[in-house]
Amino acid sequence: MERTFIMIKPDGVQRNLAGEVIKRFETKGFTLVGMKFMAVPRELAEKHYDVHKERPFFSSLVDFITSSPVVAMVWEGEGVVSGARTLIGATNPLTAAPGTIRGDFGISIGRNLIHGSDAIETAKTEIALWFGEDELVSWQPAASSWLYE
Ligand code: DAT
Ligand code: MG
Repeated sequence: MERTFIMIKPDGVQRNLAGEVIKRFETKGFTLVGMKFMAVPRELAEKHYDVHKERPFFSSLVDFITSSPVVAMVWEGEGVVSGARTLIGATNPLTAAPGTIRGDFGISIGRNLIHGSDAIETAKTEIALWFGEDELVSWQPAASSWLYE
């Protein structure tokens, strides 16, 4: 079953939106397989955003992610990588569609509340970066047969 890495960023935690975000993933039908509340070491933030290291916003992005705790999660489900990106919305919250997490709760691109892996391969890399195998729980939700045909 497909898995993706999701992180509620410092602004989402500080604005008390963690429960709201988790609720959206739960009610969609995705399955939580790992979660931890944590301060992000600078080295981890730099590795996570390595693809953006040449961009002008890189150091402020790393400053932001390490500024206050985050909720790191792994969610599972059919098509969860792109499905999560749909729930999250466009990178710029100002233009993200209403009904998406960023569209409903944000304004500024540098305070866009949540991260979601952008592809299946990226998800594998990010999950391995943020979680040990022993921190992930494989389980069978009782509602599966009511969510999947
Ligand atoms: P996404 O988080 O939607 O995958 P991304 O991978 O292009 O977006 O960028 C990673 C994060 O970097 C993004 O969530 C917010 C920040 N960011 C992206 N573009 C930016 C910009 N032009 N100015 C400031 N921050 C930016
Ligand atoms: Mg990205």
